[in-house]
Amino acid sequence: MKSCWIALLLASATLAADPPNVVLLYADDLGYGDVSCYGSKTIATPHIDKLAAEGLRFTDGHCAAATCTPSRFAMLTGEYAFRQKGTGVLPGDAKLIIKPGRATLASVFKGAGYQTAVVGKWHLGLGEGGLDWNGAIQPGPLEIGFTHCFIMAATGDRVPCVYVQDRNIVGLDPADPIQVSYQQPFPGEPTGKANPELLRMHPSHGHDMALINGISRIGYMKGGKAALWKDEDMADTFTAQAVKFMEKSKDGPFFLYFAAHDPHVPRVPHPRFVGKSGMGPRGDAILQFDDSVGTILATLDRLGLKENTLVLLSSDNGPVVDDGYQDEAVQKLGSHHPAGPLRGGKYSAFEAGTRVPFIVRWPAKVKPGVSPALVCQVDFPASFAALTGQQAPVAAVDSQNVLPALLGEDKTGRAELVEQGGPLSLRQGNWKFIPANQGPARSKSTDNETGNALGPQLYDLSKDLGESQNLAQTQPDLTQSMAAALEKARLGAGK
Ligand code: NG6
Ligand code: CA
Repeated sequence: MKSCWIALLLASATLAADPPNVVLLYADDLGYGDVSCYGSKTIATPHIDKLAAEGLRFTDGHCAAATCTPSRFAMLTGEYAFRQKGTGVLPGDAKLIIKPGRATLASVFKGAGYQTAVVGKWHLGLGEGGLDWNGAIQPGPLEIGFTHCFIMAATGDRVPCVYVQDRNIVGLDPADPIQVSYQQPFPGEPTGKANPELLRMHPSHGHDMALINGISRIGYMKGGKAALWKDEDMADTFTAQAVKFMEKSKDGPFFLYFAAHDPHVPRVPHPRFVGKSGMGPRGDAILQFDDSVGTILATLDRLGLKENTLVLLSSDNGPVVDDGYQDEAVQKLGSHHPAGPLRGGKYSAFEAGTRVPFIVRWPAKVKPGVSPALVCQVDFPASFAALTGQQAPVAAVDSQNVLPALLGEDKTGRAELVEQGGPLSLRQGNWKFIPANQGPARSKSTDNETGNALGPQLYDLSKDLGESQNLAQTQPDLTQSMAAALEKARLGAGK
């Protein structure tokens, strides 16, 4: 017993003396079946596969919601987004939805003396409303715990199509100020709707407003011409920024939140990936994400940081094929299953809405393998507070310390998890409950299954991972108790 305590004390002393760097490699809309280490035979992702082979691959790892904004809100704050109004998919001119000064995943690391960077997709709002994009853009990431920031405000398909570094738009010419509106077009500026002849990629749904680089987007903008991003270069730009941050912070410790845009729409990969997947731009964008992962991992090797860096790879929500552009994703899908063996996808209450690739590599500490533990990104604030010897943030009310599971010491993880896929659903062990919901069974635009049904659904994932046998009728007691447990969790009773 005594030696046990000594070992434990020694272990925490080592952690405190030599805290690991943490690199979070975060894809956008990457599905459970979109990487070869999760069983896909139709796409090859060698860098992600190598990471998995050297690390711990979770088969039941989740993001907190089936779309971006609520998922990232929960991951950064440790609170489920459904508890807060205004945390749905945000327009590009939304105000910051995390209160400045609130403890976040980033501030947890900052509090432990880390340099903390977000590079890539933000989508949590900026400013306080009515932002002047030509002045200091704040509050933003720097007000909630990041020491460095190089981001796009929202998504690739939403204006403004520019990068923001710390508090300013990169490359903005003051003589050509930028204006953004989600209300009305700017007279004289081309739009997808009015000028389809200027488009190189046509929308399938929405996306017919501001026309930037031959692609029409959501929202309108004017000016800022010199600052506009080039879609083809976006992955390289973000990756280079990530590399620069790691080089600068190599004496550590550092936390890098690398929020890639791939394979979100519009899918416009660099020419070196075009045609390489045989699946059109969606597949090519996945190869591009894999390449970014490869570059970042090679940088850790080069800087001699591989051993004591915890790399975590995951996605912000499940996959979608047609998400609003005619980019051949449907036609060229072939036998590829973006959700793998799971049912549903982005926007869905079925498992593929939130069960995503989830890999942890930390050579100094984590034994390679596969873990069935139920873990969720909402657990990051509490878990990384534990890793850095701190208390979990008080407001991280849904964040559980699953560090032992992340490190491979515990194979169970959470006993229970709420999944926010539009309608809320509940996991208890291998049981999955989806309450009765009105609404279409499939999304009209994306064709993804929503999980809506007029009666309750109950699945035993241990035998039926694809959620095909609804057991709600045959197991009424369990259905009822899980309905009650979901209601209790929704009201916030306990973690
Ligand atoms: C939807 C967009 C979709 C995507 C999504 C957000 C349309 C028709 N669809 O409203 O293209 O942008 O929002 O995706 O406009 S997310 O990954 O950022 O949540
Ligand atoms: Ca997403």
